[in-house]
Amino acid sequence: MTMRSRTRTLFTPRLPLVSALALTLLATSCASEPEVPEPVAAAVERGSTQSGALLIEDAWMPEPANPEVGVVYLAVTNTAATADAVTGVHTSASPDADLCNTETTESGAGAMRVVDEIPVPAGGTTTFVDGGYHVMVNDIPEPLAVGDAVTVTLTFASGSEAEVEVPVQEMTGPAPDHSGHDDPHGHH
Ligand SMILES: [Cu+2]
Repeated sequence: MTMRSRTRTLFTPRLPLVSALALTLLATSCASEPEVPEPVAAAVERGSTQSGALLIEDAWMPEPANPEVGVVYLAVTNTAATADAVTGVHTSASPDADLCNTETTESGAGAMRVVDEIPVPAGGTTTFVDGGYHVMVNDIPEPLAVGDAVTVTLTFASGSEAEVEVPVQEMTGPAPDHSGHDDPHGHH
């Protein structure tokens, strides 16, 4: 079919509307095809789940450098009108998991401390991150590698429970560097 004849069919009144639409869609999808970058797809492969008013997102475990100890990072959003708190954690990765916080000491060093609860304000999000709250997984019996997945179950003060599938991924993203964060304690 020549270019000329194809152009002419578009203007033929007998051409069904469906065909015209199909041509338009085809043109659109062809045009956008080269704009889908693969790295973006890989970056969004993190765990998420919803349980009532609670939303868990961006759940992942960096591949443990020490095979016996891992951490889980995620974000908890509480859409309820009342404050809640994470009060417990279980994981398929190990029978021994804790809620933990990295606190900055007066000398500026980070020290981890097991905590009883992690507050999630009403209408707010608490992010588990390097240098802050996280799930600590101890005594991992079977080494975990990139591509593995574990389940993590968080229990809340409200009685809610949320189970999320957590992929083990390469340690990426922000390096363990706290210089970019607000430091309410000043320099000393
Ligand atoms: Cu810890």
